[in-house]
Amino acid sequence: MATNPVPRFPDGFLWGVSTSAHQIEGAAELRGPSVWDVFTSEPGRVKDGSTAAVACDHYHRYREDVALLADLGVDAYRFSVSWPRVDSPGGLGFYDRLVDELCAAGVRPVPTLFHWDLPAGLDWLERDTASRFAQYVSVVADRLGDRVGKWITLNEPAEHTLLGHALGAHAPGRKLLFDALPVAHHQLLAHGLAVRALRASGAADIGIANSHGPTWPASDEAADREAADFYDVLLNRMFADPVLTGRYPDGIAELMPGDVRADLEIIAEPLDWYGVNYYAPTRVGAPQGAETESGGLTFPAELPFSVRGIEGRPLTDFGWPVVPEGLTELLTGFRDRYGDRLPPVVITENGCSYEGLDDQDRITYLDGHVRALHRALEAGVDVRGYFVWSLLDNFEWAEGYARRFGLVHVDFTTRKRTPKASYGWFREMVRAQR
Ligand code: GBH
Repeated sequence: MATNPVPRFPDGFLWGVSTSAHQIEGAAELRGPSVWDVFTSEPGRVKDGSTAAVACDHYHRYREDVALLADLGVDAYRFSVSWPRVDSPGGLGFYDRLVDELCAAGVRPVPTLFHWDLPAGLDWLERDTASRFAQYVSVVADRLGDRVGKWITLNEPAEHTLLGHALGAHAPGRKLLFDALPVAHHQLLAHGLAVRALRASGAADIGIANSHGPTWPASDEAADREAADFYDVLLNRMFADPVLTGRYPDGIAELMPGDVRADLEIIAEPLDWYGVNYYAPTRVGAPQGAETESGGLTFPAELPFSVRGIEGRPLTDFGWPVVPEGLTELLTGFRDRYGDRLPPVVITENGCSYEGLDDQDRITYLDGHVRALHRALEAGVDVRGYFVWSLLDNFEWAEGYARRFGLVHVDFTTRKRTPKASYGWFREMVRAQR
């Protein structure tokens, strides 16, 4: 147990936890199917062959989960709205009840409008999906806007493009490599259109949750630095630059479908804050003529880079290295790169997978990252919040139920919730900040 108290964060700093709809809700029969339902029904897609049909059964147990949030003492709860559920006969009923329950418990609702569960039949390769998204966003904003202040448009369009459409490890399971780039552009366009739709409904506190991490060249050799730079463009700059500066990194706009200049104006709609999901840096080098493995992913040999392991670091159960100072490096790097164009930052996800109820490793991970975040503050980065991924153990996508990211343990036979040691640590940490 970390005994040395973490440094004080500014008054008003937002402490929270995150989840997503497909990973926790269950009640699959009370919504339309999403691309993830289709994907998990195909053999061999999810490691343990599981689906999210029931998951944590949060749909029926949300009161118990809100009570856990209230007891945890967090300011805010980041969840996602399931587009296929909103499109079903139940409509927004569930989110109406959830938001009321959160407000009654004094926990601020922070909905993400898309966290990968696209309605089956829609496709991010189609440009029209962006306008369909904006229409759905208007419906949600009109219904929940009187109680929801803070909004997130998309979760990690980079990972959804890479995992879902380029490498095929996630739904919809396509292996298009660079032909997946339109998926990135259409999501970014959807983001911009959603910001406009939210503003039109009176929303005033809008951000995005982008996945970012420092890219470390495998060596000082030019070929490794060049490969790492390209990886950095694909996973970091391709998603931050258009949103924050209205431009794609050099060479990228040409690879996108059609003339994207008018779209970039929409994509760069000003944001009130910028959300960062941080897990670990990635070490990248020149191609090695063979496929490479990292963090449970396989990168084909024909890519112009190869992903290498980071050595000399503890690894989480997922095999991801624990590198807290990567968060400080990432945020100071963002401040240097984007300057005044970077709005206040919120860490919208940070966490790790470990087994067990007495999860000292998770406490060490979170403690280290909260301190690293404080160092970014001291270095002058305007950081306004920190959300742990995740409140509950949940359906970890292609890994099924084998990876446990929760502060609260879930028994997937009985659905019983049991707070872990890290839940107690986070509660005390947040309380000490008051
Ligand atoms: C997030 O994605 C998702 O938003 C969330 O739904 C999910 O449950 C959660 O994270 C946990 O996976 O280079 O080996 O260190 C995170 C996407 C992809 C981030 C792989 C870290 C690099 C691992 N991640 N990545 S490694």
